[in-house]
Amino acid sequence: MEPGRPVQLVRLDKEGGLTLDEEALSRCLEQGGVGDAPVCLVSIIGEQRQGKSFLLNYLLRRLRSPEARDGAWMGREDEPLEGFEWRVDEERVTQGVWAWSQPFWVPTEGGKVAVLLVDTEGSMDLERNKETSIKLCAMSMLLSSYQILNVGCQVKDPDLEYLEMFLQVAEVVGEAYGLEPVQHLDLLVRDSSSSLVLGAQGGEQHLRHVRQMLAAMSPCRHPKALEALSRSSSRCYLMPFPGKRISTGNQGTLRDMDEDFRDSLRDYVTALVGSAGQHVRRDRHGELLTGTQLAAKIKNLSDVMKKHRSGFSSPCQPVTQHVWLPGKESEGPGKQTGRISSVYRTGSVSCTRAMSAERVPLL
Ligand SMILES: Nc1nc2c(ncn2[C@@H]2O[C@H](COP(=O)(O)OP(=O)(O)OP(=O)(O)O)[C@@H](O)[C@H]2O)c(=O)[nH]1
Ligand SMILES: [Mg+2]
Repeated sequence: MEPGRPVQLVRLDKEGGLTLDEEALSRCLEQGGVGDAPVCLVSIIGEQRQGKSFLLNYLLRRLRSPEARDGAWMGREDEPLEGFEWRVDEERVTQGVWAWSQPFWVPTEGGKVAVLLVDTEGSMDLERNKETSIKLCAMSMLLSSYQILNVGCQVKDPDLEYLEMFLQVAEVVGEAYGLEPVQHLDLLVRDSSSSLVLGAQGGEQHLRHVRQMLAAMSPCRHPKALEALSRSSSRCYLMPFPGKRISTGNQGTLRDMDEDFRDSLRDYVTALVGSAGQHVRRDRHGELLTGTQLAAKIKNLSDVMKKHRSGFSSPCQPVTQHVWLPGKESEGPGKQTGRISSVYRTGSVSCTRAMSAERVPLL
């Protein structure tokens, strides 16, 4: 079997416009039996330079060694980490949205599920227009059935502010095509500093704390984030600092990891891959989607995403959303029955009041 490689699904032009590579999407989602099969797409989003691609490469190792027991799948002590592009650098490494070209098949009671990995450009890069970053993450979300939101140290207000914006855009764009923005959400905290108890247990406490803080705000600043984090399908996992040799080195080997990081990486990745078969992509009515069906939806909605104007340029910016809504789910943009809808929203509720005098009328 071909070992696979990263392929770029979404690239950006000089103006920050998104272009979906339909051929690449078809290769990943419609070939080699994936087209007729249920699919699980594990996607990672979050701030740049926080070990997202690094983590996906360990997921790759696990998926390649499904039979390996305990931590044997992690590889040799000195095996350099390969797969999605990653490295020590100040500048962003991943650009646009990428997927691993080869599916990994996992058995379930209902038959085999094709698991695919999706990597995404970091979302808080100063050099990138905010609207572009948000659209990329919203695209990645709409593709995925298992969403990881990668954050540094602890869950902070900007992480939630961004989550709120991703959810807003993914919800508006996904709605017309019957796609929920999030099916399963993992908050993955790297270099966790907020708790003595790490892992899933520490994560549960941290998530409870985050929910309480959000719920205590009046009005809630990030209502969609609170709603998403309150679902039973949302979890949090705290990872320790990996050690200086990982954070400054370019090998990513087991040998370079602090032992507690290695344990937690093994624990998190093993549990995620073990549950992947239960996280197949569904539409908003709960109907299972095959690779071909998902690819068709993504192709149609990428046009909507391209034209979408969220208006997010700063976290506290009012938002006018111009959305192309097809007349029927089966119809794509450009058909006669389509209409443009413009919805007034804000990045945060606190700004709604400030901007209430400036309501933008529906077109
Ligand atoms: N501090 C810290 N560094 C990590 C962790 N995991 C990986 N790294 C290091 O972080 C650096 C960046 O890793 P990448 O995987 O390229 O990060 P990324 O989030 O994909 O970065 P962009 O693609 O630029 O957004 C590398 O030097 C990794 O070794 C972690 O848990 N904590
Ligand atoms: Mg990356």
